[in-house]
Amino acid sequence: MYNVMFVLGGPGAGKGTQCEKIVKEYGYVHLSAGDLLRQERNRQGSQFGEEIQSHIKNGTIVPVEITCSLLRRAMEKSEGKDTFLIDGFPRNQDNLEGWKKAMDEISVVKMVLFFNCSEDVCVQRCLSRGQTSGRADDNMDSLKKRIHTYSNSTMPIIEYYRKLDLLKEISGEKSADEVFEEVKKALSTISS
Ligand code: UP5
Ligand code: MG
Repeated sequence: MYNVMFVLGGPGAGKGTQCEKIVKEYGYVHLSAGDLLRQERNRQGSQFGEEIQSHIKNGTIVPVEITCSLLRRAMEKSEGKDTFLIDGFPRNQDNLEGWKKAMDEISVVKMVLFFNCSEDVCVQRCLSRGQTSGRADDNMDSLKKRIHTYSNSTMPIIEYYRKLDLLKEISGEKSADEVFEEVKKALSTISS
């Protein structure tokens, strides 16, 4: 069985930053769905490159068949590791249903970390990262769309996990180290 922790939050909420810290301290495997999609988009000969790029620029969500198979392949490649931080997924109902169909029998969702961060802070962080990130979506136009998708499609998934009592909500607005202190508290409650 794979142990899974989903990591959710708005664009720039600090998912990737906190996952890196968790990896250092706990040795879990970090899989960013966005990073896997960007890699697949850049792969020579990918049949999904254009489709992925168009979703990323428009802040819309790639069909789950693509994302879930990238995640699954990455998990299968991490032999000997059994705990995965899945960052930025599931983002909508399609993602959730596709994951359940493909992964429920071989994985268990232990916890969902939710970094709550105001829209203003998220936008500022992404815009300043955009000066050097080269990301196709760190611009005002894409950001508006990303935030719209987050509010309309991802928040209901977060609420779904809250009802299941799997959600750990953490404010993402303090310094990265202060946020990580809260992350450690949340992770200490995990059942083995
Ligand atoms: N920063 C981080 N924490 C900070 C703190 N506490 N204080 C001050 N600054 C802080 O951080 C963003 C920036 O803020 C960085 O410069 C960082 O130094 C600073 P980061 O940790 O990168 O935040 P993160 O939440 O990971 O932001 P990211 O931009 O990656 O979030 P998104 O959810 O928007 O991006 P993602 O890569 O997950 O997805 C991109 C697109 O891919 C989506 O819009 C979608 O089109 C597509 N996608 C799918 O279709 N399906 C998926 O399953 C996943 C993605
Ligand atoms: Mg990220």
